[in-house]
Amino acid sequence: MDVGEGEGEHLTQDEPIFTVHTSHLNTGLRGVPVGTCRTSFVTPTEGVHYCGYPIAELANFSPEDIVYLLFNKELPTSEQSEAFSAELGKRGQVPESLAAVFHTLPTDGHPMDWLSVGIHTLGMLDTTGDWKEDALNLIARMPRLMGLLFRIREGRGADIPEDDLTGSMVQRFVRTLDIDGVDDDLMEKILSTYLVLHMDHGGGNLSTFTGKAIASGHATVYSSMAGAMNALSGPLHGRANQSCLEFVLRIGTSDPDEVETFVRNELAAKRPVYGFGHAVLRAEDPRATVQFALGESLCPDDENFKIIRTLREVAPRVLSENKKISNPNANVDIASGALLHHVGFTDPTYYTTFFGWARVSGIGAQIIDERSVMRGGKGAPIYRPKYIAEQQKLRHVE
Ligand code: HAX
Repeated sequence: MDVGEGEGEHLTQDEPIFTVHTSHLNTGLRGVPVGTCRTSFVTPTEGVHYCGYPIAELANFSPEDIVYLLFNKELPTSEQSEAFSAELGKRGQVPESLAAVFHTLPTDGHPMDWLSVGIHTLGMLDTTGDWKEDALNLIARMPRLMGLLFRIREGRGADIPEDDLTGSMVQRFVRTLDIDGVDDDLMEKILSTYLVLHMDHGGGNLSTFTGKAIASGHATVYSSMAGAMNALSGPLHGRANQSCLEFVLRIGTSDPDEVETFVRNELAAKRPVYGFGHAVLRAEDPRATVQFALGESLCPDDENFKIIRTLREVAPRVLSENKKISNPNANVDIASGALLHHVGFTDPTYYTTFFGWARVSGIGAQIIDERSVMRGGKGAPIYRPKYIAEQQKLRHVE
């Protein structure tokens, strides 16, 4: 008996043990309300909102201000902003042994696995057990963790500059990375915007849900976040941004006719047209719009940017021919890869780690809310959804 398919003819004729609605079973909890979220929500036309603000209004804030917003549910004043950035700096010291652990990892391991191990390692080295303390410490330590991850995995593990904990989170990452021949200001602008745009996306996306589920058993913030990053690493979730730039690199031309032929061939081969479509949005994702505008101002002649500019014209028209595609417009992943590539991040396998870095803030804030605010401060109980044994007799209700 497969109750998930709603196949009533397979049900037993005996008296049912209990009545159950079956239409949502084995659908990945899609659309099933399970809780409330204080940090963000997504609407079909304006996309994600952080604490009520449409993302398009927040794109030029600093990542630190948006972390403050997600944690405090209001934007900081300039004094609060300065104090919060300084506080993150003070929390940012990463123990030396993180680098030692990274030196033992296989260099062909996926960067998302390195990220997960890195977060676990930070947790083993220093966990306070206080949800907020640990979440803020982790956020503050991510720039150094990310810098070490890149350098050591790429074989640049020697002579890593000290982190003096000054400046913004992005500046600390860029200083640790210390790449020659790169425009640091350009990199900082692109990374800051990337972080702001990717910090949160409602409560029910897989990685956020996974992080909150793990935390519901009172695992630490670090264990919960490492699990969330493992969830994010899947190609159907965060790793789509890696696939998206790989797709753009395969196109290799910005000629509209050739791009259209490429898109049609992909569809004929039953492959996704990456960077288009969305489960909730029914317009172009404002996060894509922001990144297109950024690209037009910073790197309009970049070859990959020219390809995505053409794709943005061509793909929605071609995808619209298939009426079952609910949203033929560009999503967040269309442009981020081209921008990251432009400032020197030419290996797309790293892209999901930037997504993970950003999401640590949203997931951290949601874990704190769920553990210490929901249910009048008691926190939501340990997650325990129900699975129906296929052998059990039940009354089948659509
Ligand atoms: N290319 C090819 N087919 C597409 C498509 C696209 N860009 N967008 C939708 N479709 C297909 C779906 O696969 C689905 O086909 P089946 O009925 O055969 O399963 C059909 O059109 C209806 O899909 P939908 O209801 O419009 O959209 P879904 O909620 O099922 O899927 C996806 C949303 C984002 C997964 C989908 O649009 C897609 O695969 N896009 C390409 C991959 C991509 O860019 N992923 C990044 C998503 C960004 C994001 O959400 N980040 O958080």
